[in-house]
Amino acid sequence: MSQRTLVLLKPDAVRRGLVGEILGRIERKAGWTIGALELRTLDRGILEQHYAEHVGRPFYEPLVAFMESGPSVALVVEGERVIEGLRALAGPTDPIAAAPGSIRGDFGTIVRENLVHASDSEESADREIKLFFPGLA
Ligand code: IDP
Repeated sequence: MSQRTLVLLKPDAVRRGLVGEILGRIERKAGWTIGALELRTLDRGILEQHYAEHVGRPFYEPLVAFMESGPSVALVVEGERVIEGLRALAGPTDPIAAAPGSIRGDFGTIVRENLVHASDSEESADREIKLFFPGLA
């Protein structure tokens, strides 16, 4: 089942020089390909849409402030069961609980600054790809 998913390498990943490491892990998965990629500082407008489900939660404002604090890398990854696969590669939201071998487990300690975003369902992937790459067919 070939799918597409939206991945963000968050500002902490860019600041810490982990873009190559994380992209390398994605590229090395057999059959997955990068369909679009952009370095971009995300503004409040796009972040409010992206994180709409979290509006009003205590972590929402600090999350948006962190996400607009520097450039992120946005990319679309295509391939077999890539939505489930990218979530597994990333590890769970809390990096301390994430298993070694996952991106968050290997490089993160802070829940907010957990390095990557990956769409959690086909519906989210469709919505997020349209939001970040409106020109993509
Ligand atoms: P996910 O990114 O693993 O899908 P979500 O629950 O959708 O997790 O949360 C979105 C993002 O909000 C997380 O990746 C993380 O950066 C941040 N976040 C979630 N829960 C907390 C929290 O309890 N404290 C601080 N930041 C949080």
